[in-house]
Amino acid sequence: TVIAVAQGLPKLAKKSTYKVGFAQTESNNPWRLAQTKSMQDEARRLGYQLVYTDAGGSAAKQVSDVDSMIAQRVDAIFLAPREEKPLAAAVKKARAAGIPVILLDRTVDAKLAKAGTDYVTFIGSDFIQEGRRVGEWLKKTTKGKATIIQLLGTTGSSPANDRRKGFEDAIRGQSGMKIVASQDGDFSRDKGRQVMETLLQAHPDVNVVYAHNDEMAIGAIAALEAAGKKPGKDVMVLSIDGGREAVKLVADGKINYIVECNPKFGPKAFETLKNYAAGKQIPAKIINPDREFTRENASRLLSSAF
Ligand code: GZL
Repeated sequence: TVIAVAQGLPKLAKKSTYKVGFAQTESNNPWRLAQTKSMQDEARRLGYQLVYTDAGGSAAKQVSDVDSMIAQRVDAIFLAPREEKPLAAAVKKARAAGIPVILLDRTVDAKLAKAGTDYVTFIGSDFIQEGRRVGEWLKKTTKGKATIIQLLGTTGSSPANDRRKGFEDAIRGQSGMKIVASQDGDFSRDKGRQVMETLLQAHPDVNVVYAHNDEMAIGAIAALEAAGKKPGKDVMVLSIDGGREAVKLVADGKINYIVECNPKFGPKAFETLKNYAAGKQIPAKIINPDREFTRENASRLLSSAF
């Protein structure tokens, strides 16, 4: 990771307490709720004031949420940019207003805003590697033979772009592994189910579903069972996140493999803020390690899933 010397970035004075913003994308799934709780718990533990906003799934509203934080003159902003391009504008507005931004979980288009120049750092998972790990596992497990439906996360979000890239890179050149359809399920359970129902009719020979998150994987399982298929057996189900409900489904054999994406950002986010205020050098990226869940370890790891 390139060390981003915070030259020219807005400074953060060393204080005993801060008023910080956290601009969340939406609260429609357990992953997002766990992320928000982790941030609120840590702010409370530190005695900091947290200005929390929920963009309700709208990138435009998330941009205006950041505007309101700037108007409130918060000391710093934690931002989980819903989509890579529109939220770059919010990052630049905060920087112009002299407020340091730390990106959590998702990132912005690197051509529009850069770590060390426009924002301090990105803290989150390596989504390309997450997608690649799913592809590698599938290649090994199916010996290179699979008819795949891919359920995509939110269009324009870095996890959706990169989980797709990592997966498709991993299986490229495998003539026996075919993605017959890739469609947006917006990281949502209900949309994942609806999309899977439609795609299952168009591709009855599918034998693998790769969902970019647990919610869409669980929606796909409902669609498979409604069609009389056995998820995890007739059709393999692969996912990313590793929430409790999904890890239980791995133990039950309905999901075959999950790469974890840990939502508990609080401690590392605020530690990075304090390090920045103390003038320490901050890496351009701070990558969270992701475990994996399989039939062998799911029961043992269940209690540590979010
Ligand atoms: C990933 C995060 C994604 C989760 C989804 O860091 O942005 O958004 O994988 C969530 O569950 O909706």
